[in-house]
Formats: sequence, structure tokens, C-alpha cells
Amino acid sequence: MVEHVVVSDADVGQRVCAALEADGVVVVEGAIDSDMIARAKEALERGAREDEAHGFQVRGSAYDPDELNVRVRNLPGKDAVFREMLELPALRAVVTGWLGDSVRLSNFTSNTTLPGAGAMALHADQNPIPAPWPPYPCTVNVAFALDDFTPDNATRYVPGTHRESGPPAWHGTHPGAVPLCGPAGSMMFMEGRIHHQTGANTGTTPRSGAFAFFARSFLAPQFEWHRGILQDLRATLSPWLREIMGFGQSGGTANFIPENAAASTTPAPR
Ligand SMILES: O=C(O)CCC(=O)C(=O)O
Repeated sequence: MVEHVVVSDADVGQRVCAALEADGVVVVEGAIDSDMIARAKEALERGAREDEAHGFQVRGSAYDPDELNVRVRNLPGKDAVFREMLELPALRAVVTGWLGDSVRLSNFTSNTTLPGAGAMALHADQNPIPAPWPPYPCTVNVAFALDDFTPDNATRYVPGTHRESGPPAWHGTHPGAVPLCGPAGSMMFMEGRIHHQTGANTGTTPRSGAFAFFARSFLAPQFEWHRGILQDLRATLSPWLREIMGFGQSGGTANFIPENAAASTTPAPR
């Protein structure tokens, strides 16, 4: 049973971290409202058109079996609505509660899986870390559900694999994978070790999700934000956004400033 909490619940950060420890996945309902969902969907359609016009690949990625998953990158550089998502207090509480204060946004991409799409390769989000993995959490993925995630279209995960110390086999079928379901507007947290994939879309409608992937700051981010966030936009970012996109003092530096070390509740991992 996946734990579902509501974003307005007391101690949502602690409850989500406890559920991540136990299950590796957890759903926070009511995180974004219908206005944000509509803005995000409009921005994704525009972003996909712009990326295709620039010659960037949005369909047929190496980990998809067909051209029916539309993946848009650099979401915080594309529209304010995605930067607003990153500012949500519950997201910040969970990310820093799970990974500590010295943390980076590694990537923020979307996937719109169209009816008929096949399943993505099974993977863990921290696949690039050489196995055996450290015994402590290194990464966490926050999926914003822009449509209902249902058994017909949801991300699928293999229960218990957040306790593994390495990635799954890339190829093959995965009968043990189960859907991670939640209503539109949810934030769905996935511990970075959990084995998962975009499930096949056997429904009749597209399903969109936006995936904000966080990592401890000693890991190189997957996306180079200095390429995606231009100078004018950088100047408008909040201190939190500057930190997590590598324009601030993190990357280890923050841990060597005495007042930050005193305020941090999580020891630096080295
Ligand atoms: O599209 C999905 O449901 C999952 C996407 C995913 O697994 C990922 O971005 O790592």
C-alpha cells in the first residue's frame, strides 16, 4: 500500500520522509491547483514545439521503445510555473529532509505519454552512480501529476527496490512492477534507488507528468543550468532556486560556513 498524505497535513515533510524510508515512494495530494496544472500543460506544449524547432529531440529517446513519449527538458528555463513548483514549501521540506541542506536540482523534465505508448526501460534515477551504492540516500525524484496517474498510464515501480545497492537490468519485462497512482495535482516522491519506468499507456488519453530530480551537491547535475537559465532570468531567481541550480554557494561550500553548519540538521556525507 502506497501512503497518501495531503499537502496541508501537519508535519508533511517528516511524514513523507518516513514513508520514503519504509516504501521508497509516497504520494502528496493537493500540491498544485487546477490553474497551475493548466499553465504547466500549456507551457509543455509550447516547450515541445520550441525544442523541436531548435532540433532538440523530444520523442524517441534511447530509453523509450517508440515515439509516443514526449519529453521536454529545462522546465525551469521554459516557464515561471515550473519555478513556482520548485518553491513549494512541502517539496523543499522533503528534499532537504531526505538529502540534507546541500542539495542540487539535477534535472527537471516532463513526459507526456500518449495512448499506445510502450513501457520505458526499467531504471533507477541514480543509475549513473557506480554500484555498490552508498547506504544513505543520494537522490530523490518529485513527479508532479498533471493528469490522473491511473493503472492504465502511471509510472510503474518495483516495491522494495529502494533497498537495492545497484541498478536493475535495463532490458526485459518486469511483471513485479506496479503502478504509482495518484490524482492530478499530486506530488509523487520516488527515492532515487527505486527501480521504475514509464508504464505503457493502455488508456485512451495522454498523461503528463513533470519530474524534478534532486541530488546531493557532490554529484554532478544531469542538466547544466548555466546553459538553460540565461543571465536575465538568473538575476530574478530566489536564493533557494539559485542554490539548487548551482548559482549560489552550495556544492559543499555551504557546509564550510560556520552558521550554515550550525543550522544544518544533516551531516555532510563526506
Ligand atoms: O513518465 C513516467 O511515468 C516516468 C518517467 C521516469 O521514469 C523518469 O523520468 O525517470
